[in-house]
Amino acid sequence: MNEPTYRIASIPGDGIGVEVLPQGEIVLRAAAERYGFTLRFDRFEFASCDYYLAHGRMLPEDWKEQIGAHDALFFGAVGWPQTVPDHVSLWGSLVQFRREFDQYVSLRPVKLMPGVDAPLKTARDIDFVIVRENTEGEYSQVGGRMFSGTEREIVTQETVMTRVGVDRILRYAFELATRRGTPHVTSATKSNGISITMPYWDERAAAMAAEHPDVAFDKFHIDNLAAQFVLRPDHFDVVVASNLFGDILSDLGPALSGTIGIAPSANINPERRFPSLFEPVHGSAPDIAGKGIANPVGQIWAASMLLDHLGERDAAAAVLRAVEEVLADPAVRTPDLGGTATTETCGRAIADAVR
Ligand code: GGG
Repeated sequence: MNEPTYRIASIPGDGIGVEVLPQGEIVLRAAAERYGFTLRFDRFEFASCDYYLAHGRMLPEDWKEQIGAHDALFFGAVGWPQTVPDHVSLWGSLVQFRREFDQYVSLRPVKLMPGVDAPLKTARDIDFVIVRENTEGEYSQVGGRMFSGTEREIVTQETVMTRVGVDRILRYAFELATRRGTPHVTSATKSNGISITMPYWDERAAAMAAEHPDVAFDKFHIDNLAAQFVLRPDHFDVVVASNLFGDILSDLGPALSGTIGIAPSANINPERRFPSLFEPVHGSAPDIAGKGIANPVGQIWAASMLLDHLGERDAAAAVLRAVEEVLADPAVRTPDLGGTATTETCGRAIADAVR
């Protein structure tokens, strides 16, 4: 029987994205060799600030044709505020991918890995998933600016929630909690202060909870939820949140479990009408870019999520096991985890562990 072949669009982007993405590719190749499938990588230089400086836009006109037929998108990081404002680079690239490919689920696991020191003593048993709504909410283009540069300046931006958008992310969270076998969903809200959209979110969450009586359900205002993450992170299983709240929580969660450098993210179109995108949670980190010391684990863990999405479950599990094994060894830790290893040393060690 022929080996399955998957086409992967590799998009390094900016800053440390360029350094960590190749380590993810090396590990993916090692997994493909060991588990008997073929990966064909096509590299794209767009969705980077260098591309913007050369072309005046983050993506070419035909970007959907160029990458839309791939089985998955493997992304590094975007942003180089020294040359391109962050809102231009983010909206011109990642936000376009998420919306046009209807990747409405952003899945961000948070787990305390063996051997990784958590900064707080409350962080004993962290293993939860943040399910972030990824296509609407606070990330909207509804709004505007009037009377720019004058005393009368007015700036607005509306949150957009649709019934379809809210229900589908909540349903995904409840179904994921059921699959994880520890069924508990926590919803992030702020309905005391944001008095129209957030009560609507709460209303839909309560309706979804009523449809899933076997799943324990609670909700917290986002300010209290942030505090609860710090005080008792072991309380959480699946945390569902709007676009902005989910983005904030998914930096806080990994920070509690050691470093944002190890955190992965999957931007999923569950219906598989479009390719899904896998990336580290971290951004381009200009402060350490070019030094060869970025932690590649977030990218490599994202590679494991990519394999899982392709249905290569054994390979996905092997990559995650290799990550755990290597993180437990202080000799191959990068500086964010207190070690002295380079990006390449750490990546190579994980690829070797997969083989
Ligand atoms: N690899 C993730 C990345 O490049 N993130 C840049 C960023 O600013 N992201 C904000 C967001 O995900 O909404």
